[in-house]
Amino acid sequence: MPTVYLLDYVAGNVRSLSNAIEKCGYTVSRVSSPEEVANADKLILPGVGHFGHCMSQLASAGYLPAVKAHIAAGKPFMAICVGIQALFEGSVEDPGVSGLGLIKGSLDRFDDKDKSVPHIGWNSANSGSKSLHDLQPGSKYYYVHSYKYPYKAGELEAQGWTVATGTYGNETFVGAVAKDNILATQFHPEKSGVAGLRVLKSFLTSEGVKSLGQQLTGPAPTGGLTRRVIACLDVRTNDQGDLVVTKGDQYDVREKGDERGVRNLGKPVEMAKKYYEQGADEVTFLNITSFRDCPIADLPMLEILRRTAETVFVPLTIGGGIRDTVDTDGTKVSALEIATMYFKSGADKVSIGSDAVLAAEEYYSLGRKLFGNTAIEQISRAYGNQAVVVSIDPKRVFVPKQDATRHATIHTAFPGPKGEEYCWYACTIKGGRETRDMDVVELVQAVEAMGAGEILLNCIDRDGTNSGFDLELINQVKSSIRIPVIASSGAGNPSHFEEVFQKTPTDAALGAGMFHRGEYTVQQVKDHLAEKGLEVRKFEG
Ligand code: 1PR
Repeated sequence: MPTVYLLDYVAGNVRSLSNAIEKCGYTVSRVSSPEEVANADKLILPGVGHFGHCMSQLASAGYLPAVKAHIAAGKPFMAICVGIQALFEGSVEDPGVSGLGLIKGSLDRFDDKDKSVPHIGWNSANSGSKSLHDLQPGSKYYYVHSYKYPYKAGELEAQGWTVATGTYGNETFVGAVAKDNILATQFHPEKSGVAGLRVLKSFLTSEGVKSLGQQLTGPAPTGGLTRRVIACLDVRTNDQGDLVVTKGDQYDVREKGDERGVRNLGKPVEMAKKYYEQGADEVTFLNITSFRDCPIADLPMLEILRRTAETVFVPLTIGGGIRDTVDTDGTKVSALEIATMYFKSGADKVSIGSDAVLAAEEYYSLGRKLFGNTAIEQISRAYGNQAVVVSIDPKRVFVPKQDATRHATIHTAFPGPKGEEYCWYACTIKGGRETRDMDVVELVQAVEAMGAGEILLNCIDRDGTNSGFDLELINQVKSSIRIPVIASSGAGNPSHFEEVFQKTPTDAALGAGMFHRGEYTVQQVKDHLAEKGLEVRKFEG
């Protein structure tokens, strides 16, 4: 098999990319010193973390001259995500740091006044009527970034680049560029399903170079960011010691009746693949009992992730137990080390639950100061804030009057048992077992300040009820922060997804039980959304 060389300059989350390259029929060789770059025919630069981190890692390890020489020699070179950003001269993300300068111009940040930032999800890469490495007008590609190069018609083209763009809100940005031996994508081809694999293949076979910039005929691309539908698998060990997908009713995952065994709904790897093939835009695993009595390096979840990442080419999130901890042999293991193990096994994001609540409590008790030592700060510094999700398990607390509590209340359309017209949402830890004196608004604002990139907003009252999402909760949280929110808990049929997208500004919606029980497929949800005029990504088999 031909070989492609991958610049693994931060020992980061390149497993998914390796899997995608292997899926295209190539062997991956990881470059771990500048000298090895000279041996590379095809070289890929994946981008991890932020612009300054990427450039400083490349510079300090001595890669910059080798990469420049590779490109100047006309050898195939591909850059992904922060990799495309590195081709520019600079970025407002790290103003003092220079990029490679192969493209004139500097990146800026998406405007978050009227939309969530980071831009996360499936969007177009519209190359107009020009051929660009098999980008297709009807396809969608997975983006996750806060910084972008704003597209100005004709500007990069005048520098000889063929350009594809995406549109987010009222901003049009550069989604991909190509010239001669260079291809760079802001989206992640390795996470963009079959559409992304096509782009990778075009680069690897050099087929795309031959047709680059040629005039295309065919339908004009339409649309922008699609409505993201996520399948979530709660995973835990059952009483026989096997890791199974389970699902609770308001977090109680045990069967009704005398035996009270853990509800077993199937095998995690098989179910993740099934949802990928039904068109899930992301798959989330929550290890709901995290790790108990097991050396961390042997976590069964790591194996599940590794196997899932071999066949599922959409983003994978893993949550449960991400906190500083002590291994079974007494060794201290930091949350960052645990996250790194997950990333190396194929995760794209990690999700932090209980630890985020405790960190937020400390943040407020210390007068809203940050010291860089929380799990959220450490992981987002190393891998970028888009890699850190905070999963929240709130519970409604009813109060008779708005000022009956110090917490952020809402006037609810669903009064409490004593007719209370107000409520607030209390944060819980340990899978809802312990309620804390912190409301969701306090929590999301604290974790946004720490560098979380997204909120997974569960709701214990709605979980497993099939009664629809808690729209009041989602609206309250969305109006408090700028980072994206995934609505979760309560989905029982496709119209609940329509409702949450129509009645709240949520960025994504997640379902679990209705998919696991086979009542509806992800495809049916998306078909329903499309019928109602909401744009979705179509699965390409
Ligand atoms: O606290 O960092 O170790 O993380 C533990 C993680 O496990 C948290 O993300 C927490 O939400 C999750 N978790 C803990 N216990 C449970 C439980 O169910 N007993 N599951 C649990 C949370 C909620 C959602 C569920 C939606 C949609 N599950 O994941 O998928 O409610 O369900 P539905 O569509 O069927 O209504 P840490």
